[in-house]
Amino acid sequence: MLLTHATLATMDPRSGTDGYGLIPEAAVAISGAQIAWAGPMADLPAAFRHLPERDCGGRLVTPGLIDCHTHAVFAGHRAVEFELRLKGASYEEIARAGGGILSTVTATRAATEDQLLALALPRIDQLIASGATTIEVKSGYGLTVEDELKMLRVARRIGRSRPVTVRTTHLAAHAIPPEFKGQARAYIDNVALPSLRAAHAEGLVDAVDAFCETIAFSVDDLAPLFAEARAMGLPVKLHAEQLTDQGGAAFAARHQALSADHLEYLSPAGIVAMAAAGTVAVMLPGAFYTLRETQVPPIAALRTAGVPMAVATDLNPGSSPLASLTLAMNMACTLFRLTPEEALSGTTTHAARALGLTDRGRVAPGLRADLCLWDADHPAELSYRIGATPLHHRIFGGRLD
Ligand code: DI6
Ligand code: FE
Repeated sequence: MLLTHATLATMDPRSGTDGYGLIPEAAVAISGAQIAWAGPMADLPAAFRHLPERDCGGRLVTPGLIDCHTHAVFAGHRAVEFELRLKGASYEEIARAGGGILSTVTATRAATEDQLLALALPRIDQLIASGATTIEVKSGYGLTVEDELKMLRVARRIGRSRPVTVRTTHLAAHAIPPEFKGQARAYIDNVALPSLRAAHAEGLVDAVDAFCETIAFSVDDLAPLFAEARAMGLPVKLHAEQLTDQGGAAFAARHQALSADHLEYLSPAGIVAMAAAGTVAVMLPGAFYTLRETQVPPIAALRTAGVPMAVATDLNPGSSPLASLTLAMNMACTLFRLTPEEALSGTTTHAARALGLTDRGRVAPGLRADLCLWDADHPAELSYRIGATPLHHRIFGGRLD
């Protein structure tokens, strides 16, 4: 396939005059599942001129978007809780009445694999409709060995059910279930580690994540889990500094983490450690918005330190019921003051890096032909609109859908 008359944002600063790598009147030659050539139409090599042509009519073409942080597999919802909170109930009251994250755990434990898949697919379809071609999916609402395995099997099945690449993340260290109340280390030893071993043996794990927070796990609790993940050859990442500064980002960086995510309470020392380790900072403005957080992640300092910033939805039933990557980009700009250019790098190049993927995230020869065609003529439009997703077509692995 040959795309012509595209306004191409390669996201490779070398190919254009700005961070978008913008090329007007561009062509992209696709051979099989890969990009064979991309550049100005005037420079198109003769070898690609015979390919079946698709005229983009000046439309914007970008890399397919990548959601590098979701909890898209879960049962139930927390809309009633949302309503109760708006009527004045406190988070603690709701938790005591069996609500909060543990209500999602109860519902997820009760659901079968098929039920979880049926519940997850509409969410995945919404992400796809906002331009996603790669989606990370975490476990973390099972919190028993079997239920964590069940969630990861569902995540793998999503990738076989839809035209999207799914990267799975083991997140058994997400919360401490009631049966281990006050015993974080025992939970790590008896559930998190055994479920990681079993899931890895079944080929279900691409990365290992944890929630480092006063209400969840400390860096000391997590040390054996991260050590074992690294010994298995698995990359790690961490929910860090979302509500308080726990030194999580520096701990993650010491384990060569792919990313540290949330980061509202990130310290200067954490930034230095992330910069040195090449750890990506994943911005999750949907959770910031939902929780009505007021402390913004230290964007300017991350920028100055050269820490790559990704943007993701954090799609989950509690703190971020957000299933649109373009809305996440809009929120990253409006709430966190990222530029639209940073927001788009955040859902392409830097999101790929946050998942350890080197074959996507830019438009360049040899990379996967995952592309979005937009009813837009400038890439800033993707972040500028609120809620509306101007997706025209997606190309996944060289196939137009
Ligand atoms: N941080 C979050 O914001 C979500 N998980 C996490 O570690 C919350 C998940 C939930 O409330 O269901
Ligand atoms: Fe999360």
